[in-house]
Amino acid sequence: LDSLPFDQIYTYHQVDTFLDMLAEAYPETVTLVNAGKSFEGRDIKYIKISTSNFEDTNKPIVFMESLLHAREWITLPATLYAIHKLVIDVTEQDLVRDIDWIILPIANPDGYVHTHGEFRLWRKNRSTNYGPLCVGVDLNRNFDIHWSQASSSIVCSDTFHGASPFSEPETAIIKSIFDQYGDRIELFLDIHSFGSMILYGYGNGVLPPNGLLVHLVGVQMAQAIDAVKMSWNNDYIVGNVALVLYQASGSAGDYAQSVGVPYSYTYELPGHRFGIGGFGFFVDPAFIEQAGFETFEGIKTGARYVRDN
Ligand code: ING
Ligand code: ZN
Repeated sequence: LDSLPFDQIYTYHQVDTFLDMLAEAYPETVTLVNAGKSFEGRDIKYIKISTSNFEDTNKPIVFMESLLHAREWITLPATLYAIHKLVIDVTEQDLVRDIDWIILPIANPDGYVHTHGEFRLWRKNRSTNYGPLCVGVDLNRNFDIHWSQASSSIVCSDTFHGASPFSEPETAIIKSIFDQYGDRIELFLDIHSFGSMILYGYGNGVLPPNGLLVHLVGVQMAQAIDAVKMSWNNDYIVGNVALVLYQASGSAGDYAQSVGVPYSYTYELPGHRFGIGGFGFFVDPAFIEQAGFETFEGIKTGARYVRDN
C-alpha cells in the first residue's frame, strides 16, 4: 500500500480494494463512503480525508473526481497520486491540516469496466434504459444546469444527455455530495483527458460572476503544472469551455459553479505524447507517474488559493 507503483493503470476492482485497504490503514484521516450503485450495480465509493472530524469542521473542502468519462484512463493514476500524497506520503502537511478533501476516483465504473473489455474508447455510462439500439448517457451532459441546451437527444450520440437531469445513478450520487457538502466545497476539480487544458464555465460561454478570479486561479494552476511538465507536452490552455473548446450543457463543472462552488474546473490532462485523435486516450506508460506528479502541482495551487482567500 505504501509503495503503490504509479506506472500502471489499475482496474475497477483493484481500485475498489485499494480504497478499502486505505480506509482501514489510515482510520485517523480517511473515511470511506459507499455512496450507492452504478447502473449495472457496482459500488461507487469515495473517500473523505480530514485530520479532524470531517463532519464538524468548517475547513474548506476540495472535491475532485475522475473517470466520469470511461476512456480517459490517465485521469485515474493522477487521482491515485493525489490520494497518495494526501494520505500515505504526506510531505506537505498544510494541505491536510487546513483543508478537507473529497475524492471520487471512479465516477463511472460501468463505463470503465467496459473499456477494459470490449470497447477501449467508450465514454458514456452503460444505461440500457433508452431502447434496444444504443447504450449509455454522457454523464457530463446529465447535470441540472442548462440541461439539454447544448448536448444530444440522440441515444446513440456520445453526448446523449439522458431522459432528464440526474436521470443516471452516477450523476445523482455526485449531486448528493454537493447537496451534503456544497456549502463547504470551495474548489471542484473534474479530471478529464485529453488536451492539456484547464476549463471553466459556463458551457454556453457566459462567465460566472467571479469569472475573472476563476480565470486567474486557473492560470496559476496551469503555470504550476507547466513549470514541471514534460518537454513533449504543450503548455496548458486556460479558458471558458465554450470559447476554448465547444458549447456543452449539463456538465459537472457547470453544476458545481451553479450551486455556489466558487472555483470549479475541468482539467483536460495531456494525451499520449504521440497521440492523434482517439489515440490521445491511450496511455503512455512513461507518462503515468509524471501525469500524477504534474497534475498534483495544479491541484495544490488551487487548494492553497481557496484556503488563503
Ligand atoms: N471534454 C469535456 C466534455 O465533457 C467539457 C469538455 C469541459 C465540457 C467542461 C463541458 C464542461 O466534452 C472531455 N474530454 O470530456
Ligand atoms: Zn471527459
